[in-house]
Amino acid sequence: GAEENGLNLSAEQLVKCILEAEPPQIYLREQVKKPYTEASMMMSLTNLADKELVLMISWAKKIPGFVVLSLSDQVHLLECCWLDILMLGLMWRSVDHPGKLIFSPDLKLNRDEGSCVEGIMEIFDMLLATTSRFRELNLQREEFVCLKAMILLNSNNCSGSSETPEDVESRGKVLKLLDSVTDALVWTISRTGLSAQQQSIRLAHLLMLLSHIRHLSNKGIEHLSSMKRKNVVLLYDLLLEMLDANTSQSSRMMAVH
Ligand code: AOE
Repeated sequence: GAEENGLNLSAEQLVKCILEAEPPQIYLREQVKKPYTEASMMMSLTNLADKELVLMISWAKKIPGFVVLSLSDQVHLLECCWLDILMLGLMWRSVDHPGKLIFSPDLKLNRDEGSCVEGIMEIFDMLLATTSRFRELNLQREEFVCLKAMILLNSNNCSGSSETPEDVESRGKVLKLLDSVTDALVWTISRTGLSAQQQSIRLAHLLMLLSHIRHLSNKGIEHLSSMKRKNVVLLYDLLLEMLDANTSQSSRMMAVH
């Protein structure tokens, strides 16, 4: 129910809020010359991600209840899932364009164009495969935005060793928020007119894709750090520092599991 999750919002109102939180479409605005080189493609992708991450922070703050969480939880949630969120957004933009990845309206790539960056074609293929699955499921906008909020709220699986009472309280809030977004997704699916059993199956299909996305984002992080070793994205000192923080965190996560 709406009261227990502390939001005082019905599922319908929550879906509306999450829809309104959607960030605007981003343009790269600097035409990348074809043929792409490893450096030019990585630079374009990094530039795009840079702009998207800024908008992602404002998006997260608009998810009802997010700003009420402890600051450390807010930071931690975003640190854990930024690539999952970018990837789900990419899949949504690409869902009606079989065989293409619509990074932005001015950066549309097919798998073969990935051949100039070592190791990227494998990632492209996995991104295209999961996008096809969403196409088969005829993913709806309301479902997409609920899934994206669920990725954010479900990403905090690596709890630190030093837990203050505030952290514990905040973690409880995250779980309640996650329940209310789950309720919003269930409500959205219930409007499709499917039988109760088909609704449950659709929910399961959608949620199982989140584990594919997590797998993909781990592959993406691995790929990005291999690029970093080759110094392809040398220009982006600040971003590299941030990526480093994320990578050491990923390895911490791996050490835990
Ligand atoms: C996916 C979706 C999208 O919209 C853009 C991009 C661009 C790059 C793509 C990636 C993607 C898909 C996977 C690819 C990757 C390039 C290589 C990889 C194809 O195989 C991602 C470019 C990422 C640039 C690095 C940015 C570093 C950000 C660090 C974030 C961080 O640690 N923090 C703390 C910030 C969190 C703020 C929200």
